[in-house]
Order: sequence, then C-alpha cells, then structure tokens
Amino acid sequence: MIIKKMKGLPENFLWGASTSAYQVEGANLIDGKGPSVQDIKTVPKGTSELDVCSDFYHRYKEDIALMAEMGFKTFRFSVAWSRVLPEGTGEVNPKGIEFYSNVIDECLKYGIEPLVTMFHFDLPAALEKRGGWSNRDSVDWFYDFAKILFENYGDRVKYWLTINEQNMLTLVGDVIGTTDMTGVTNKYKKLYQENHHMLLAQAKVMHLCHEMVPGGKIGPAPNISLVYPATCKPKDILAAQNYNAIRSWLYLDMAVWGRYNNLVWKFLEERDAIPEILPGDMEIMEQAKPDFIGFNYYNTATVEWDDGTGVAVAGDQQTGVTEPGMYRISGNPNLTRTEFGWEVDPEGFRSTMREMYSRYHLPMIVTENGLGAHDKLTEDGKIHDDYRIDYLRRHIEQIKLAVSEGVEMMGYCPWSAIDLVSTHEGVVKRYGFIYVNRDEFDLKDMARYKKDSFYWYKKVIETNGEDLSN
Ligand code: BGP
Repeated sequence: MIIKKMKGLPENFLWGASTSAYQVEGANLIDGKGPSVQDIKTVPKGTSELDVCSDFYHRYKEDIALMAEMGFKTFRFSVAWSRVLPEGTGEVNPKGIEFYSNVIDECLKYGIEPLVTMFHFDLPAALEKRGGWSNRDSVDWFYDFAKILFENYGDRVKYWLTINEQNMLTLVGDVIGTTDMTGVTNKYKKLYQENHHMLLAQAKVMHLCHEMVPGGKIGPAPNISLVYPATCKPKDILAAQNYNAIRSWLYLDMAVWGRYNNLVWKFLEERDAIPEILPGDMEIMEQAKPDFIGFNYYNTATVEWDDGTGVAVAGDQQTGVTEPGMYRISGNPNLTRTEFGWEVDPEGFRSTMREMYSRYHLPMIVTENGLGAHDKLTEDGKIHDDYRIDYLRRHIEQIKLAVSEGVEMMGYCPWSAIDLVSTHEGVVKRYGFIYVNRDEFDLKDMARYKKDSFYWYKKVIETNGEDLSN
C-alpha cells in the first residue's frame, strides 16, 4: 500500500531501549548473586567471560542518567533470577532485591517507565542442576520467583515481560548457552517438554500479575520474524508456513489463545515429541490473557521446501537452522547483511507487524531491534555510527507506516541502550547508543561515550518520531 496520509505515532508512545541482566550487569558473583547457566557455560572461543560486561551493576546511575538525557520514556531491563534467589528457590538475597529496587527508583526519578523482563536466558545454575525447565517443578519455581518480583516491585512497575525469546531457547539454545544435550536421545522431546513448562509457567504468571499488580500489564517477548518462501513454488509456500508455525505462531498462539498450533503439533507427533500435558494445563493457558505482545525483531527469514535430506547446519537466532522435512534455510538475495551476517529487512518488519496484528489484535511493543557492529572510538571521543542510525531510521519508518495502516504499536525499545556482551559474539559486536570503553579482554576504563546515534535518537524521541533526519 502506498500511504500518503500518515497517522503519526501515539502521544504516549514508549520510546526507550533494552538490556538484559547477564549481558550488561557484570558483578556476576558479587553481593550474594548465585551463578546462572550463563556463568557456568564455556564462552565461545575469543569472547569475554560474563563477569564484568558493562558493569551496569555499579554504574546504573550514570547509565540511567544518560538514558534520561536521550529522553527515554521506558527502559527495558531484566532481573537476574539468581541475584534475587541465589539457589533459584528458597532464600531471598536482600542485596539482589535492593539492586533492582534502586534501578526502578532511578528510572522513576526521571519519569522513565520500567519495563521488566522476568527471565532473559539466565536460569539459576542451581535449578539447571535439578533438571532446569525439563523438571515439571520449574513451573512452580518461576511462579514463586514472579511472586517475589510482584511483591517487591509491583507498586512501581506496571509493565512486565515474562520470558525473553522462549522460541530461541527452544530453537537455538545451544548457541545461546542455555541447552545441555548431554545424554539426550530425542532432542525434540526434551526441548518441547521444556517449552510446555515455560508456556504453562508464563500463563500462571500472567494470571498472578493481574491478581497482584494493580493496573499491571504483562506480555510475552518472543523473537518474531515473518518467514518468506524462497520462490512462489507451492512447496516453498508450505515450507514457509511450517517455519512460521515453528518459529513464531506456536509461541504467540499459546500465549494469546492457549492453543497448540496444529502444524507444530503434527511436527512433534512425527518426532515422537508430544509433551506431557497434565489435566488442567490447557485450561490455565486458555484463560491466561496477555495485555500486549512484546516482540524482538531483527530480520525476516527465507526458506524453501526440504524433502528430508536437508542438513541442519548450526545457526543462531537470526540465521536459523534447517529442519529436515519441514523447511530449509535459504537466505534472501534481495537483502543486504550486517557485518555479522544478519540480513537487514525493514519492510519485513512492517509485514511482521501487520501479520501479528491481524492474527492477535493486541497492542504491541518492540522489545528489541538493532544493528550489531564493530564501532570505533575516535581520538576525540566520538563514535560515528551512521550505519546504525540508518538501520534504526528505516525500521522506525516502517513502524509509522504500520501504525498508519491501523496496527496498534505501544512503543519501541531497540537493542541495546548501552553496549553490552552479545549472546555468542562477544563485546566487539556492539549495539548501544552509549559506547562502553572496553575491548574483548582489555577492560580499559569502562568510560561511557555518546555515539552519534545517541544524539540522533534524542531528537527522534523529542519529536515523537517525526524528525528522523540525520
Ligand atoms: C536477542 C537476544 C538478546 C541479544 C540480541 C542480539 O536474540 O534477546 O539477548 O543479545 O538478540 O543478539 P546477539 O547478542 O547474538 O548479537
């Protein structure tokens, strides 16, 4: 659709940006924090450990002041479960409770609405030892953890996100460092049982939020990308539908409707991987209602038909992995790529928003979107990241178009507010508006510098997205 009459973004649009605890905080075993699965994993060769990261734990005041300077209306951050509950259950760590309380107060001081992710890739190691999400008790573990969060922060935090990228935990958990396949004979059985427990835990926590938090709003935060067929061959269309279902609709159909997607169900049946569902589970999920959908978008995916001979070459959140007999990742020759090989598709962002809205009719907030690059600090303390400005501008333009088409968008939180450690490609893959002066292994002085994108985003926020010029 060629749009001539633009609508403009809603007045209370939540401009902000995102981080996650294990990637930004550092202080990973300090002040009573227990280890998480991220602290006990072997980090990919050539990348830094997660002990210091951006040292947000000690510098959050300075960092939030910079976010306020950009004019943030919201800040999306996650709580490290093992900072609050070092063993994952039981004894609460008062210093952990205090830290997030301080972060929340610091945001509120500047009129920044905290948007809190309850779980972002960092299950307490103690719980992993007890079977992690494979253990049915994980539903109660998460529920009890959520209760502590609502009790302590529910008076000040209105917006909650349950689980970050649950779909990526299932699809590429090995790359993110969350999946242990030792001794597992049927990976699908394990992964989709874990997935069922997470879905149920999420549903119970959505109920709980509505009971405990006055005016509280809660939603999921999967990574959603529309999947394109590589050609208009009918079989490629089927392949695209398969991957759309496995990658995205499974998670949103469950979160919104409490219904297993039929294509995914068949896929699981074929792999002898139907999860164990106890009486009452489906009712809980059917009745749980998110208030909005949070979603991370980096790019679309493109697939072709696979006759069962495709090879599942390792891939990450955005490059994807071929699923023999369902779809084969093919790549899209019409798109450019970032220097880390991720395709760039702003128009795909619009089609993703359109598709999501036409399926679920819920308000949506972008909880991640951004460009990872090797930024350079110049001698006079500048970072000229015009490529990031270009990426973000092109994506915001698509939000404006989608909104003009009637899609309800609540806000935009690109990844990331400040440089932090990538899931598997180290510190050198930078995303922030704020540069952190450290290298992969040399911590330097960790000083903060404003990138060119910092000033640009400030102006975008000031004009509520009207002025996107450089
Ligand atoms: C998402 C994760 C984030 C983040 C981002 C960028 O999948 O939710 O935690 O890191 O992707 O990915 P990466 O760090 O792999 O570049």
